[in-house]
Amino acid sequence: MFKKLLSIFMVVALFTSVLAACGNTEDKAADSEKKGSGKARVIRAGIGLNDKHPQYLALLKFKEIVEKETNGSITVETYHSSQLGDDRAMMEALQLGTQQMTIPSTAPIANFVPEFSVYDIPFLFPSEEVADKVLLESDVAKELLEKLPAQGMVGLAYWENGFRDLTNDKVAVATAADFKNLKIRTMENQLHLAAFRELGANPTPMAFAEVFTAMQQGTIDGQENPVATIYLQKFNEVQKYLSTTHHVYSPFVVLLSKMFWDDSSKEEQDILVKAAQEAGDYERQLNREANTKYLEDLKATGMTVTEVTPEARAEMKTITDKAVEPFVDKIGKDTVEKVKKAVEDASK
Ligand code: TK8
Repeated sequence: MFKKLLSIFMVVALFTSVLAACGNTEDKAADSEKKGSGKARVIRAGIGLNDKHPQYLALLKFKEIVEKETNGSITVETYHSSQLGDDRAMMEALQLGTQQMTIPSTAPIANFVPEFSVYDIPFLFPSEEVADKVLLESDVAKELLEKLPAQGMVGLAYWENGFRDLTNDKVAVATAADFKNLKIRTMENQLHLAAFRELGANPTPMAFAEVFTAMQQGTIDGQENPVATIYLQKFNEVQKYLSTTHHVYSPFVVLLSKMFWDDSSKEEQDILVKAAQEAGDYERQLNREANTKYLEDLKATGMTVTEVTPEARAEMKTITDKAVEPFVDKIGKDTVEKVKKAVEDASK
């Protein structure tokens, strides 16, 4: 009797689950018609900086918002310290669709969209407040992001790398003359190279992950990055001098593979943009706190910090302006003028 009941029960159970499975298949087919929804997808996001940097902390915030808002239909996997490659390699992977997200400085983006070199003009932004107004509110900053899809990438938002300062192991740089013959690593960017050459330095482009070792082995004398990076990457262990040159303000751009973007529903796209903006506000706040605190921490480790005077900066600007001139056509006269106007308006 028990056996008979059991077998009836099993037949019923089997029948029901077959029916349920059929229903599921139909649901799935219908779902995949609607873009993005139904199938769980993964964003592999990689950055060059390490897991202590505000950029990584904000990436975790982005992950949290996206996973919550999409109810887990999009998951974000995060990789730091160039685990997925350097900035250029990661952008190429976005174009191919083998990686979905990265957050480079605008300087290496200029190798894909030349107009982005407008942000490489030395001493363009006078302050973080002006940078915020231009990057977050101006039409031209938005127009630049709109040039990315033609290169297989979508710009979700501007974040902040910040004002770049010089470190080296040879001399306390206080004025333009002190740059003479210094071997300085720059990002892979033609305008940065030209500006340092104009200052009499001997610049060489290099991927970020190689910089520490190159300084340790003495193949270069120095590099330039915001204070948060200098401190968190422990550059002070291989560099004696830091000068607050603030020669360039580097924005970051949150880049998504266009393939992933096109595969997302409108609702998911809105969530991605909103999450990138929200995490960006958080990143700017953390980054500014970090830059202030870590400058003091660097002094405490014994690094010699030279405060560069406004006069010395003005002289550096006059010199590096000569490097900018030949780039104006490449960037686009129109873009240069619009950004300069936006800076002027924001400075009022
Ligand atoms: C990290 C870089 C870095 C940049 C550089 O991937 O290369 O010096 O400032 O932050 O984007």
